[in-house]
Amino acid sequence: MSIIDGRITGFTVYPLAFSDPPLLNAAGVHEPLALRTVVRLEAGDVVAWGEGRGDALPPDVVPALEAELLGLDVFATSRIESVVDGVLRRLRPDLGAQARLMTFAPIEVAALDAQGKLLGRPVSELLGGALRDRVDYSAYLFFKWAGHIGADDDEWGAALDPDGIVAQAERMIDRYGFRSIKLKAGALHPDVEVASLLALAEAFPGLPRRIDPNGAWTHDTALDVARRLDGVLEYLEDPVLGIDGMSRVHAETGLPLATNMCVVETEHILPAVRSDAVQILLSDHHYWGGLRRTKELAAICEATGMGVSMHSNSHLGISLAAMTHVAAAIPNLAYACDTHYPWNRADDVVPDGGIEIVDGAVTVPTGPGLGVEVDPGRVEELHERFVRSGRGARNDGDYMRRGDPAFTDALPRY
Ligand code: GKR
Ligand code: MG
Repeated sequence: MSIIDGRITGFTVYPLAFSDPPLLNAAGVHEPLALRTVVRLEAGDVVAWGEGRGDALPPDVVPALEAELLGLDVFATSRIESVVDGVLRRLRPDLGAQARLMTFAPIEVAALDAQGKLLGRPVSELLGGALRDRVDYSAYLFFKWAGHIGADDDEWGAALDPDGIVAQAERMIDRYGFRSIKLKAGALHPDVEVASLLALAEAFPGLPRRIDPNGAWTHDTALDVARRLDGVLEYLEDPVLGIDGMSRVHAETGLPLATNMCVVETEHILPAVRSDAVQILLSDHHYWGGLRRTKELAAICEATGMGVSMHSNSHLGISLAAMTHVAAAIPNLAYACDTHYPWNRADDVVPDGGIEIVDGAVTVPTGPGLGVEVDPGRVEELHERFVRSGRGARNDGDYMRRGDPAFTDALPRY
């Protein structure tokens, strides 16, 4: 019996920039370009891909990572993780454990893509097998400007009131068939945001709804919003900041609370469980160290009685494929996952039609690895765009201040 050669023979990191609409949130507004990092691995005769956050791979560590990853076996992801961890501890002692896991995450995804391609098996099978053929996502609605500063209106137009949000939802649901709704809040006065959610409830009575102000509300505002939205929410996401604050809101409202903000590291889990602060943990493999660790996180959620679903940031199709594989393999996933994909798909490195949201869900790819083709020319193009942009990090607050110099991103705001 011959053993498959999985030695890594190539490791390339591409910081990318791609178009993003002016979506409003508690931190400000999305800039014209969103940033992501794509990792390309070569192993045996395959090329594999992973996608991570824009700040996932600090450029100063890439040469050392390349030197130490070349020659490792893509099947040995624990070894790869410890090598990545070691390089970062040596070269970037300022980075904490979570930042090191964020660096490992896209490398792990690329390693799993490579494993799947070498074996002729989909990534979901490397995670224990898909328990569902399709993974549901929610329509992720945002208040937004009509267009970027100094640019024409975009195809979505403005959404700054209940009518605008309902029109956005109609368009998104019409196009992608979503069967659940998430409204990003924390951007406008809570009265407008509550009225928008109520308008969505009226327009789409059968669909579960959530609202997420990213901790922009005070305790009293959160209670008031919870009262006004009584009976129309599936869950309330990060109404206030911090585990203690969430615990108080849950105790006083009884509403299920979800978070991607107050439980973002392993050490947050126990205090959150003890104080019953979080009923649904929004996992994110880009933060939590990859797909296998996300499955482990889901098992912890199960053991501690928390529900589990999935958070997103602006992203491309490699991430959507990875999210879909891991979501398919998590037994206790009981909610539609978040995705920004409709906002960013026009610039995707996975060519049009490579991965689609139909009837609100993505069919779990069955081809080898992640099961999506990546266009290397497109990756180079978006990398050039990143280089030309001179951008380093996301800064929604500074961009908002170009339109509104008095804007402050200090929270809580209302
Ligand atoms: O894209 O503006 C955004 C979101 O607010 C994002 O930054 C959050 O991380 O989607 C996220 C969330 O659920 O909090
Ligand atoms: Mg959130």
